[in-house]
Amino acid sequence: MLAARTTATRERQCLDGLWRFRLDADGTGRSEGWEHGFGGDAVDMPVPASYYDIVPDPTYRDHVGEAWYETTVRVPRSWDERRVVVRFGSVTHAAEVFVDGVSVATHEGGYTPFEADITDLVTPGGVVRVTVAVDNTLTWHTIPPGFVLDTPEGRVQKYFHDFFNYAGIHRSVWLVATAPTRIDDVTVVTGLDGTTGTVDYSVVLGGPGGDAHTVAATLRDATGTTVGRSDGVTGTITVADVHPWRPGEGYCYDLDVTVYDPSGELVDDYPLAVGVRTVEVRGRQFLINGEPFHFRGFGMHEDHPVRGKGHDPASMVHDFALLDWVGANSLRTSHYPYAEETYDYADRHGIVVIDETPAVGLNLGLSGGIFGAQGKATFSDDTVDAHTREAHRRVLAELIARDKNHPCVVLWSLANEPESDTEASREYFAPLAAEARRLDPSRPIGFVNVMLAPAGKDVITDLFDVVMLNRYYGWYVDTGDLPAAERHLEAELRAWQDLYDKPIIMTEYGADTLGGQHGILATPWNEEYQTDVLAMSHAVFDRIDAVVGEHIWNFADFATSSGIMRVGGNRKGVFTRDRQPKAATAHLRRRWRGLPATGE
Ligand code: GCB
Repeated sequence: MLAARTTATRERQCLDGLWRFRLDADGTGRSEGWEHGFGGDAVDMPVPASYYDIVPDPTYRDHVGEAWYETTVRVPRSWDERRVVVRFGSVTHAAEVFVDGVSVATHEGGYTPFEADITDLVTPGGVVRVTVAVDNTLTWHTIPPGFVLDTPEGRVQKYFHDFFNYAGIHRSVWLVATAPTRIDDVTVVTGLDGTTGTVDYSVVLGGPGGDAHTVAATLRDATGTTVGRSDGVTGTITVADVHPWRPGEGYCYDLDVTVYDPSGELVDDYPLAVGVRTVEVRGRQFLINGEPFHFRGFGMHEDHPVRGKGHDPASMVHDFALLDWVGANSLRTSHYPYAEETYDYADRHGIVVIDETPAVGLNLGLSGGIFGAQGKATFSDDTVDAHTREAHRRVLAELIARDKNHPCVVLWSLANEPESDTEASREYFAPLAAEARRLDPSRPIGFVNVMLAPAGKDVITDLFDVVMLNRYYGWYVDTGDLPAAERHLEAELRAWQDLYDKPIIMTEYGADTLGGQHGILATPWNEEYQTDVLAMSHAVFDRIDAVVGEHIWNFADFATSSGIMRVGGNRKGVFTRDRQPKAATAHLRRRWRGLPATGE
């Protein structure tokens, strides 16, 4: 799905700001017709933001079910004879959108965009009310899954992943105006042959009379000079002496797609940033532009005080600045697709991205005991079933549709720590892996393996191109015993290396660390111990040929549900939640940037 952009032919209007908001605590919003207005009890709620932490009231934090947002917008008078859509970057986890009380869209999946054509409901110059019913409920049929427990005190949401179930309108909302006949989609795949680059593109037109329109694509370099052009809805542009996109240098061309009506008038144009690069897995190597790439960085979260998972450009740029400060060249969008702006930034700055679906918590062996679903099988008619897999397929398709053109994205991660050691898991994942390859043959695919399914026990890794491992030697196992942790980590990595001729990316390792907790001796929870766990892990990785990546868990501390394993959230960040560095950052700056580390 194309992002909302202002171009020579497209206009947009932002709906971000304060909306009216009401929790539907009794589930009466629909029967009372709140889509027509919900009156007196509303509070102001910022968009984009999660709604939980805005108001200091546990009913917000503990709410399960629908919450309603409402705003009004004046449609520009100039939008006469334009097609108007309302576009949401993400609403978590499900949404129904109404315009002046008329339902225009429903969407399930909390981390991908959706839009609705509202042309027939708006009048240029007029005002409309936009209402959104937001449902934060997780069920066995949602991705991520969960279930609701009915207790004497009320409904309680249970889920199997380790981050807080923030919900709300998390990303920007736009009205977008285009011509009725317009570009609905553009797909770009790039190639490199020596110093020559290729840009294959294909355009999907929507609306009336598309066949009578003509399409052209013009490629400009970063100075604005035209370097190639092609006519037609599909084509290839060849670029001599190409300037490739590469890690650390996000060089992008601009592909300007233009559509002309039969009289030769320009009716739509859409510019797309194009990084010319290739990605390939060959043997144990992960190659970008034919050169071995070593991932250095983090699994991250969209997580901030007060606004939760709401996108904010200041925090985004700050987080990228800290990634640079510490020497990271890449990140994983654990455990869901991030805001589209994040990928735009990564494209332009040469940050490599492992792009993950929201499929996290498909593993009751791991989390059932902790999160209250003990004794149930992960894959069964009562738990994760064919409906869940269809939801998984849908979010995978929406992720690829949204992010396929970003040069920063080099690998699709289909799931985090699913059950992967049973025949049922293979039946579940084989069609999804095939679907990912069908939807995007140009990128490798992987899934993130859990400690319970080591080499030899896991039965799905052969379906994927890379091995991605989350391992907590020195923390959940061998706690406080780094010599044993080192021995066990090395033995396990050698086992994976011997079993598969595939690159291994360490997608998680680390230790919970309370910022400010120190000790003469390195002991679990203190900053010295986190540094030592990372240093031990890095020494092992350096001895294993197949390890091509190290992503620490986590970039920063983040909010989780309550539990005796968490102290005000998950503390495995090398930065605190408010982005202050822990001592381990000195080790990282030395390892990743070769800088002298003060204080070591
Ligand atoms: C994991 C999960 C991640 C958790 C982490 C932890 O394996 O992938 O979501 O937060 O462990 O800290 O336990």
